[in-house]
Amino acid sequence: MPTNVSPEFDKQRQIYEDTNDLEQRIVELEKLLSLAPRHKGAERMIGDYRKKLAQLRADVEKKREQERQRRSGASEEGVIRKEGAGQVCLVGISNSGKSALINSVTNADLTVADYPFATPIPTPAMMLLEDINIQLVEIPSLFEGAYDTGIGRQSLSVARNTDCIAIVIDLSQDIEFQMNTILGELDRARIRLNREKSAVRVERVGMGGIMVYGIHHYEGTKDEVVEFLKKQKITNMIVRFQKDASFQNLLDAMDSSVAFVRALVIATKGDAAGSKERFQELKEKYGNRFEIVAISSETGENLDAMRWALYDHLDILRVYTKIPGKKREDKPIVLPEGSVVEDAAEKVHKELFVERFRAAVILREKAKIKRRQVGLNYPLQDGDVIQLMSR
Ligand SMILES: Nc1nc2c(ncn2[C@@H]2O[C@H](COP(=O)(O)OP(=O)(O)O)[C@@H](O)[C@H]2O)c(=O)[nH]1
Ligand SMILES: [Mg+2]
Repeated sequence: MPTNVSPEFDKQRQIYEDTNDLEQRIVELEKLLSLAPRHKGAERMIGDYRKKLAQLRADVEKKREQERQRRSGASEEGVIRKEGAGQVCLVGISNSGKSALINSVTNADLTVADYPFATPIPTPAMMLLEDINIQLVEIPSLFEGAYDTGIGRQSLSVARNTDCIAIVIDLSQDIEFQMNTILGELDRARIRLNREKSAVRVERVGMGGIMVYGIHHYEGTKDEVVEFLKKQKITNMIVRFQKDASFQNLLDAMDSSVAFVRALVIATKGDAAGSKERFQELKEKYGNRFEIVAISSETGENLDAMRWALYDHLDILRVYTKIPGKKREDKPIVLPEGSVVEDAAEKVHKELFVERFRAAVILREKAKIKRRQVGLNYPLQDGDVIQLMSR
């Protein structure tokens, strides 16, 4: 034990050692580390405490995960445990080809049948895309009134919590009927598609009255917003309009029961009679709301384009770490689009790294400048190779 530690450190060490509660122990240990001496002789001790801290954090994470699992088993039946880099939920009416689609791009062997409800419960399967896995989930077919049934409600709760909804439209059946049925049930489940969640952000605050920012993005006036909020008996709130927003956007932002999910349309059975005409109709009527990809599970047509369209709609990016002089890692780190170097560093080395961060080198094969040294706030792009350098 090094003798030259401060009295504060000694005192804090006692507090830490006397604390039993797992989460509180983390707090006390963090405090202890912040008081630790910086000299060479203390390095071993600090290293040991850091290891201990990492261990405690892992324990807490494990405990939380167990709680989550217990809870989801009890109250959120039907929510499929997410695996892989992202989850896509397939929704469509009966016999639209959902199971056949999943079978054609995964190792799954779902029942493909021309009778309704061959897939009775939400069913996941893994799709490999280059170096990542994307989880596809088929939910039981929708019909008008599905939301009023137990299994329908359960299925729609999967769609609500997913990362992306693929609306499956059968090109051998009536388009309008399918779309109306699907969009109608999603709407009743309070799932909004492709709407920018961040167009409006509201924050309930304890004081300060009503503050409105970015009003030029809003279709109405500031007075209208304030008056509306007052009518709702809201006296303290920060409202930020970040993109063009309507009154409905404002309502949605205030209502946490509304889920916002990215969506696209996969048109199936591109080989069937009349499919070309129906695809045209689909594009004309819905092409401005959704990206639409036509496929055939039967012939395998366009399946690759579909995989990438699904990937694009997950809004994620892949970065690869590399040690100088070695090949880059094969497995990417998957991050949300818009992530910066710090997000990648945190994912690799956890929090300890960020303090010791010196610089990162980004290698971008396709870019004009193929190698650049950057800081923690540098935005990442899909495919970036990154070398993290610490002190
Ligand atoms: N012609 C053609 N038929 C398909 C295709 N995909 C599925 N089917 C047929 O459509 C019917 C329903 O398929 P299934 O995948 O079980 O639909 P689900 O109810 O949406 O899961 C079956 O008879 C399939 O053989 C396709 O790409 N082309
Ligand atoms: Mg099915």
